[in-house]
Amino acid sequence: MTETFSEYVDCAPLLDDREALDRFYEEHGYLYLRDALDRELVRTAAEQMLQGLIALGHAAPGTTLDTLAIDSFEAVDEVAMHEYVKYDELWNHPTTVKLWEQVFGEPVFVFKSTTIRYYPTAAGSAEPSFLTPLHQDGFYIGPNKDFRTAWIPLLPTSHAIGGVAIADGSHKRGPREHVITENFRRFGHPVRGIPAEEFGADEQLLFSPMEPGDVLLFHAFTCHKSIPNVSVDPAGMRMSMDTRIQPASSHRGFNSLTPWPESAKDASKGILSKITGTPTTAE
Ligand SMILES: O=C(O)CCC(=O)C(=O)O
Repeated sequence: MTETFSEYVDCAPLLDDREALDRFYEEHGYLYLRDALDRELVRTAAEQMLQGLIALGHAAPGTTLDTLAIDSFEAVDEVAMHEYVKYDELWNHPTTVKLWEQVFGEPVFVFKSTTIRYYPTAAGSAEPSFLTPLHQDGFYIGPNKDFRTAWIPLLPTSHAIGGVAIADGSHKRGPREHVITENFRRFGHPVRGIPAEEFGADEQLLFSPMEPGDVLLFHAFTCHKSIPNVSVDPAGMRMSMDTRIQPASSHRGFNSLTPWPESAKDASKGILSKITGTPTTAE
């Protein structure tokens, strides 16, 4: 059964109105900013991701972003891919930082941990287990919960190509219970998600097609989940990345200070400790 979604509301017109921007964020737990990032910077990150996939042997030399298709996300060495995508240059570019500061209304710190996603179509097969179940990033990341997740597409997304769906206003209920979900796994470990019975029938999931240059920011307690890539005719790649941003003056926890490849190697700390169930001493 295909899920139906309402659309994200474009908050870019509110960027110069501090009060209206904060009111929307407090009410809805997200900000969708259309065409707010420098598209050239986003294109550069997309090209770097492509070059990584070519260099690691998952696409033929000469492949372009228009013709790219890989066989499997899981077959790609995710740690090695981080060498190719210079996301810190995008996240910390002066024009990008200006946008973050407009959003937060104060100086910010961009997390060192970024997740990069290059998902081929899974049309006709079971939902890939590496996708995320309904969850709150604040369950996994802390100790402070004043960060916001920033999610950007590197290529256009659509209902078929998938991306991230968020539950409008769901942050207002605060932290929720997360339980082990066998269908979703990361590094071989089952990942925790919010059980369906904990999610109100009246809670509205939002999803909109996005273009490179758009950004979706959401609250640490906003419930959200992956939407799979089931594109056919044409089958396209879902390429996106996400990090977290917090006020510069806030405490800096493990996930904020640790580049993704490092935390992936140490399952006892940070985000992986929650996934694996191993106690952490880092936060
Ligand atoms: O991009 C996705 O598929 C999921 C994103 C997500 O769960 C997150 O950014 O925390």
